Amino acid sequence: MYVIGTAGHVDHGKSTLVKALTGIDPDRLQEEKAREMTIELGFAWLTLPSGREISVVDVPGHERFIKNMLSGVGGIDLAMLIVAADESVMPQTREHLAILDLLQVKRGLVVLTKADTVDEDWIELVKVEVEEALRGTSLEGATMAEVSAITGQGMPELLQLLDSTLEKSVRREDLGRPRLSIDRSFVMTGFGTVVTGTLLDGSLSVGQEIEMVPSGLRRRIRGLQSHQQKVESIGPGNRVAVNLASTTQGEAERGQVLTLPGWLRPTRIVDVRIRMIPSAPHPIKHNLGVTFHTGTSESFARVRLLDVPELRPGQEGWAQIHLADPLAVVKGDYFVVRSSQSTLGGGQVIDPDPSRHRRFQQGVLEKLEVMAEGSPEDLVLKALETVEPAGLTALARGANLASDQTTELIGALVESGDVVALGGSTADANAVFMTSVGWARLRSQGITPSRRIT
Ligand SMILES: Nc1nc2c(ncn2[C@@H]2O[C@H](COP(=O)(O)OP(=O)(O)OP(=O)(O)O)[C@@H](O)[C@H]2O)c(=O)[nH]1
Ligand SMILES: [Mg+2]
Repeated sequence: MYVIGTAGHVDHGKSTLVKALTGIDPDRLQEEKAREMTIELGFAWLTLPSGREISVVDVPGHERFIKNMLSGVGGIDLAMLIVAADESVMPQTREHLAILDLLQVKRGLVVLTKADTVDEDWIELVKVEVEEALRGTSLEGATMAEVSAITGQGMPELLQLLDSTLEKSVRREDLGRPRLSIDRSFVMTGFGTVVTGTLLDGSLSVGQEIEMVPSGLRRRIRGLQSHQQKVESIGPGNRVAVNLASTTQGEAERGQVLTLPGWLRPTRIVDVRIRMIPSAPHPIKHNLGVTFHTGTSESFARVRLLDVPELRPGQEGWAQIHLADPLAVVKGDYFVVRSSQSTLGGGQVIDPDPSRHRRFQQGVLEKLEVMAEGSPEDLVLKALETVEPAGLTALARGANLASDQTTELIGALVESGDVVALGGSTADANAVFMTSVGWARLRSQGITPSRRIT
């Protein structure tokens, strides 16, 4: 299954297109129907001509609901940037495009809707304008389709295009530790609380115990569904509805991440690389208050700039983000920062569990570079330096690697002499590791472990 997300300015025909494609009206709320405007995320699905199954996440275009849009685009494989042919590129076309770029959504199509309302010459002009807007973003050069959801013009071609674009998509990886960022929770009479989201990094099964992070509540999975079909288990890259046993709706709200118990610790500080969008209305000054959005969660935050006095539009830099609310993030997660109703920038989490850094420290910046660019061995070594002595679970979390891969890498590092294993072989679940440098430092201080460290 693949997940497709819509994006684009208010009233440009996103929901109408989703309904025309799938037969499902993504606007479920009374208020949405009354105001003819999407407010919350909408969900639909269809089978493409090839037999490929896709889920569609429909987002609101109105600037007041950008935070809902942000919680919808987290796990998508492909974006459909929707531009109404009569209005062409508008402010939220650009803002949604900037967000897709910050979240590094690389696969995308542009769909020019309302083609029935304009002539061919006009469409050619719109295409030039869209092409310019895409330049320099992750969607540069994306194919454009022209459709009318009213007359059906261009719809079969769009279905074919979705198929051929998804053919080049890579399957979502299974890292052995599922994460489902809750985007919706509701109560179903006779079943109790159901949460939905896009499942990443692992599988879920009926009967399994899960933990919600940051709340820490542990619950059992009573039932699973995908596209309203019951399933016993389900893998990464799918839209999933999870029925949780003995859970109130308030306990399972949007922003909580459902995962395996015991490994994902909520964090209040993250080290990040921030890229400012070129059209940001103002710079990020040191200690600026922003909203930090990742997955389906958000928190107020302060940005501590580590290598520059201020980040101007178009610039990049290292920062330590201090979050008001604890969030469940791992290394590599994408985020967006906004302030005063504008998107400023975003990037990737480089260290989800750092110590507090002083500004302009060469050593800190070098370590961040390695964590951002390094090989998997470098990552394990850097993670170990931060948390040593440490066991495999803490290391896998610190380096954001699957536990099998971490075991393999630590084995190679022990063999090459960069790491020492204390109290057991590499494969021993209780083994504790230190970098050779850290170990030598301990010994020089006259400390030798008289007993097995656990
Ligand atoms: N003529 C014509 N009208 C269309 C077409 N697609 C959508 N519309 C009309 O455009 C209006 C807005 O459509 P929506 O699908 O609600 O737009 P949206 O992008 O989902 O809007 P938000 O979710 O609020 O951002 C509606 O009145 C639709 O009937 C089309 O292809 N041709
Ligand atoms: Mg809509």
